Amino acid sequence: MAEIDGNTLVAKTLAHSGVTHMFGVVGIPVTSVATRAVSQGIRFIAFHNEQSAGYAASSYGYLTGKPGILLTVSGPGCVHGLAGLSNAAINTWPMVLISGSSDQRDSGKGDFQELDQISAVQPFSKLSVKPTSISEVPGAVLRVLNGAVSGRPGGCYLDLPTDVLHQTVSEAEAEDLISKAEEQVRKEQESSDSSNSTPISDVEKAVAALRSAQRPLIVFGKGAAYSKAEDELRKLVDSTGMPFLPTPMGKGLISDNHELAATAARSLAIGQCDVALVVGARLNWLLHFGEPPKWSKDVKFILVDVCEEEIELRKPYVGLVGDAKKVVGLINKVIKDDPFCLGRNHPWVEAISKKAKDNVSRMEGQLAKDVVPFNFFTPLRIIRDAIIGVGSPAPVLVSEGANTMDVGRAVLLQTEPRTRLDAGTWGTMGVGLGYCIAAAVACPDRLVVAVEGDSGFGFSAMEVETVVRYQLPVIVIVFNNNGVYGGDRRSPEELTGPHKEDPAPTSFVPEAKYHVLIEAFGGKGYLVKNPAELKSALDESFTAKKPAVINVIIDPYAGSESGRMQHKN
Ligand SMILES: Cc1ncc(C[n+]2csc(CCOP(=O)(O)OP(=O)(O)O)c2C)c(N)n1
Ligand SMILES: *[C@@H]1O[C@H](CO)[C@@H](O)[C@H](O)[C@H]1NC(C)=O
Ligand SMILES: [Mg+2]
Repeated sequence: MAEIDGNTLVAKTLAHSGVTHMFGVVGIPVTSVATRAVSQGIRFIAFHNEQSAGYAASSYGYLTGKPGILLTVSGPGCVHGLAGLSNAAINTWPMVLISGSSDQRDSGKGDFQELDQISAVQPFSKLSVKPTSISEVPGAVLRVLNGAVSGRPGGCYLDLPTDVLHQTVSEAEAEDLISKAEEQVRKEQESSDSSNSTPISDVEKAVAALRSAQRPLIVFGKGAAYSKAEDELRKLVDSTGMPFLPTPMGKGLISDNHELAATAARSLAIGQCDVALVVGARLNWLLHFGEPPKWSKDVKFILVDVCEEEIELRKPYVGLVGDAKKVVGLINKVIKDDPFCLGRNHPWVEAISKKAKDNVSRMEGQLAKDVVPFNFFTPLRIIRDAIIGVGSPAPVLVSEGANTMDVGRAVLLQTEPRTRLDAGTWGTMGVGLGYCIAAAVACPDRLVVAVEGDSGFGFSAMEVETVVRYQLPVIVIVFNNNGVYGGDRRSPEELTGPHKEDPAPTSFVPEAKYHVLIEAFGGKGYLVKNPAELKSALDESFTAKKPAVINVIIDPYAGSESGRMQHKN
């Protein structure tokens, strides 16, 4: 009877559980885990750096609803992987970090790349499992895959000691181990699933509050996007006429073009609403903690969140624990028994729509001008129009940077769900290329367009080689303003001391040839400095759907330091 080793058993269990993609960097002791995974039918996307691969895995989890898998070596590989695992934790996206680890017999002796990885991942891992022998491998794999998607999604960790990867079992035993583990994990899940479903009386209380509100608002975020609540949310908005405000990654669940979108009247909507239904979005810094002065002090929050602790933390007027899609479905059902609708002439709807129109027409005035050397508005308008020109399925937009991302968020439109990936809850730079690669493999029918600051891009720029190697339809547009936030903005008082001739901490080499970087690997590079050149580069690359970098030279003194976050700097 043929024997298989731990590497193959890991790969078999992953494939058996429906894993179709893995991201990572190979080396001792996990190279064979990757090659066996490929032979089991899993697509392995090999990166240059685990950090980018981890960002890819976490966003793959968000886009597909299945845990994204990151494979790393022990020690430093695992440490680099913490970037991805923390990103999964903070954005509440499902992923599994799988790291090889040193031989259990040599533990504590200073083995090659030895690290207590279970402790290292602890702050970012929902569940960490280390099989101590090959017989525990299938159960360990199934538990972490399950753990990542159960309750509030997040990251889990699987530790694979070298000796376990080298142990063997017969193929028959392997099959037996997998099916027994499946049975066991199913039982564990059933007993923990004794689900505390939302009491209908709470849903009724929420609906009563919305019904009697003078100035209701629906806010939704990437939790709602993850649960695919778009149909229910659109029905709620259309049937009640309540204005809505998406968080940055909630954009597109209902089209930004919808007449009840309050995005361009954000300050008014947040500042004056009296009842806010918040779906799959946390009242963290991005939503000003739900506190005055940004929100009115009497606002009643109705929070829909999959995580009970989140609701306990915020102490809303009503908390509805559960999956966003299900809970909004229940809200719609209760409303249907006694429908209400604000109507276009409702003073609140009119106020929001007037404010939004004013803000939009002010912005359109800025956008209409062709400013050269480029500010942020002119190229963003051209990019917006090119993206809209693609139609449906809409491209996935990836965005990072300070000014580039902040101005881009206002200018670029999302018309379809889950088509925006950005720096997220932590405002993390370096996510861009990993997100591009994940989006390209998770959404093969969509073009991927990244709009990135030059600093944001540089964190993971080497992964353009990965994009070229797998020939992914990824167009990376770099807003090149010579650095972090752009030019040297130091005051005369700051320009002293023996190192004052050094480049500023915010400065990079001026007009760096980022477009040449991708050409080193056989991709297509464009250098553009004016509207005609940008239009032509977009036209050509969107049609080709092949790896490209468009290096857009921006006036280094356009925009501001820290983008929209100046108050925190
Ligand atoms: C991991 C990480 N490191 C550092 C930062 C601090 N930071 C915020 S924005 C930014 C880059 C902004 O420059 P760029 O991407 O070029 O955007 P621009 O404002 O120039 O358009 C940096 C380094 C961060 N947010 N995340
Ligand atoms: C104007 O609109 C943009 C987005 O379109 C938004 O970010 C900004 O907050 C709006 N301004 C106000 C005052 O609401
Ligand atoms: Mg920059």
